[in-house]
Amino acid sequence: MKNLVTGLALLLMHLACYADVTVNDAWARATPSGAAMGAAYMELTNPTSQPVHIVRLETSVAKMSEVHESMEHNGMMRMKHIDPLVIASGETVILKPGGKHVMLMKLIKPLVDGEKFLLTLIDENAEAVPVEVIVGSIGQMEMPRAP
Ligand SMILES: [Cu+2]
Repeated sequence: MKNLVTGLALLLMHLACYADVTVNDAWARATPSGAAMGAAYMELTNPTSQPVHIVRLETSVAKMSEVHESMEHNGMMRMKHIDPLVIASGETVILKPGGKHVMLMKLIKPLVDGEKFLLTLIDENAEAVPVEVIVGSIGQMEMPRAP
């Protein structure tokens, strides 16, 4: 009986939670009006014993979004599409300016300093991780903090 109760509790817990990724410090830079692209940054932690693959991103602020990595190649900055984004068991992947980032492409509206938007990460099991992204200033280099 005790096992049954434990099993049920685990099942309910599983149903109640989203994909097993914890997201912290999600933020973006404000974009000038008319800009086609923006970027978002965050820290993704996988506390489970299995790797997590983020296969798709969805947001209402951009028609397309992908994970990219900025890298220097022969003195030129280039961006590589990372698909899927793999978060190994027990690891934290940091998306930050100059490194990995979420590229928001074909922006539907400018990102405005002080506003928030929702970005949803979807893993290989079609489980969703909703992320609230806070918009900082245009020159923001790290997570905007309340004064
Ligand atoms: Cu990019």
